[in-house]
Amino acid sequence: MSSGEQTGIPSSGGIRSTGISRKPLPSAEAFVKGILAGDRVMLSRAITLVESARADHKELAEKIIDACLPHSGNSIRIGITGIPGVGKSTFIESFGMHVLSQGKKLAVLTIDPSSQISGGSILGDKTRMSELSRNESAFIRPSPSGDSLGGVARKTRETIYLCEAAGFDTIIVETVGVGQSETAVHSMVDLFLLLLIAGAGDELQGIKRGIMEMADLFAVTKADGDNKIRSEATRIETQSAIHFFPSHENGWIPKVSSCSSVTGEGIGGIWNQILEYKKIVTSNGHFEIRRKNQSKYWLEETVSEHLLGDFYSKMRDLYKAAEEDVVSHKVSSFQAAEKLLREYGRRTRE
Ligand SMILES: Nc1nc2c(ncn2[C@@H]2O[C@H](COP(=O)(O)OP(=O)(O)OP(=O)(O)O)[C@@H](O)[C@H]2O)c(=O)[nH]1
Ligand SMILES: [Mg+2]
Repeated sequence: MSSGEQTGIPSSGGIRSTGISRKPLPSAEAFVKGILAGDRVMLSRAITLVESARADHKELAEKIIDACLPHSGNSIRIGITGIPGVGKSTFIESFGMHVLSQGKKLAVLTIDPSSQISGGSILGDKTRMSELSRNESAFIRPSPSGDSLGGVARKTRETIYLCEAAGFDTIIVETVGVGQSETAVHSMVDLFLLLLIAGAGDELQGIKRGIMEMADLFAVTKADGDNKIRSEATRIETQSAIHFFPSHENGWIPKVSSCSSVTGEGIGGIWNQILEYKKIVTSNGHFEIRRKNQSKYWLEETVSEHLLGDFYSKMRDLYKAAEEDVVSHKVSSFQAAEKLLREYGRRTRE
């Protein structure tokens, strides 16, 4: 990756310090032409527009996305999660280099709404993904910071389209496995890989059962040196635990493996499992079904988020009072809600 692509620390408006707001912007057509030709600088600048809070940037970003959409989708989208320190960044470096050795082009996007200032983790990942980040066939983009999960998720989904249009056929979306962001990532990837550490029970892994159930693949990381035997035990334990999870409707039975990002052992096997997964769910139609359901999900999410935001911004004054009325039993919650919605309708028509 050429320097400058990863360096944009967002300013308060969410606009990265790439000078984009000062230089005259290229037209949507020029952006699209550059992206389709695989121009990484244009891709990077377009993502900055997607992340921007400015109305004119948003408008331009929408035009670019619309034009790129027909050229997107030809990829495998892989979600990767695991608790902090499990070895995600190191895994992505090692796995990513393997993916590139297979002639693929890889984009790595991260979702981390908890990082208000992403500068620290960018620097950390620059050293952990140093080989990958120098490779011309890889593109690494950290999540915009200072945004809501919904905001980050939408922007990441749009960024996926842009990366695919630029020719990246393998997309990794990385998230820290501690909270709600897994659900958001799950709803934008074709398969979900959960990284685990040897020896830690479910509770120590800090992973909610719901996240375990979402995973299509599991990998016990750091299976090297003294840790190898313990990793194998955890692999077997996890393998038997997933028998008790509800089966996946796409007919896929989740696989558990172990790997070392340091020795490279097991890394190629995980890529092969991903290829096998894609083959199976493509042939039984579930690859497309999942993507279609995701499109419907994001349509609904976006409408809901927009409506809720609009509702609360128009009704802030009355909402507080309604809350007080319902807790003091002056009116029922349903009555209060109906009254608020009637008034919202009136204010919206004004
Ligand atoms: N021995 C060994 N150590 C590893 C391996 N993978 C990662 N580590 C080490 O584990 C530590 C954490 O690895 P990271 O890749 O930073 O983990 P992460 O999940 O990205 O952590 P966060 O970004 O904080 O969520 C680092 O010190 C790595 O060097 C591995 O396969 N073998
Ligand atoms: Mg990391």
